[in-house]
Amino acid sequence: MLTQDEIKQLVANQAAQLVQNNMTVGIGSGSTVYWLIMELGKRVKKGLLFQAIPTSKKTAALAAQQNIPLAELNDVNAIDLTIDGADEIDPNLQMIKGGGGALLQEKMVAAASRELLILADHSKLVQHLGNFPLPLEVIPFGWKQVQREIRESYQVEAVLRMQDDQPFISDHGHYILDCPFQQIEHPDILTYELNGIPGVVDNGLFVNMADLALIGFPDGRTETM
Ligand code: ABF
Repeated sequence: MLTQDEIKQLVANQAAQLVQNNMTVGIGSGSTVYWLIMELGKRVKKGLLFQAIPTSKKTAALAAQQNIPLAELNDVNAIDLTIDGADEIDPNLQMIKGGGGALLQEKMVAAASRELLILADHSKLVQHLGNFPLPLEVIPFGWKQVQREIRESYQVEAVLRMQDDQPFISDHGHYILDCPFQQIEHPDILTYELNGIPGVVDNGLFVNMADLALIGFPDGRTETM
């Protein structure tokens, strides 16, 4: 049986083979994408020529270490393919992302992509989104007003994400509120409502964005959905 990390490596290696010469590829963030970057690094060494649009500073640094040529989102008109991870995936390919705090840039890169491929091990599959606390990226100014609004509208206690006893700061200088909704019935409505709260920059619901998910299992099988 494969470990969770070995499953991540398995799907990442498969996905890396989809990258071809001259493509512009969005590169997600997280521990599955780590393996993708490693495999793409090996392919670059063997002559693969493509440019990557990173979704976080961490991904940019890792890709640079692997000599993967990087470009900014502003430098390109469109992205051929983006490959990213997820925190939860439902049967309709709706997702919660942002456990790593890079949801804003991940969503912008995904939105600019012709195709979004999600990589995950089987533990990310759920019937209903919401068990994983939904990350909300908020402006630090007045963040408690957003917390209050979430409490009053949804009876959900949003928790300010911390790191080393300080508020976690996203790559774009924002705070993250983790919102334990438990069960999200209508992700399409919720994403619209949440982004309408003043102070919310974006939320971790990725609705109707993924084209394909490549899921790995402990017995070494992979399935697309
Ligand atoms: C990323 O992948 C983030 O949105 C998410 O938090 C993360 C989780 O996946 P992994 O298990 O690969 O670290 O895209």
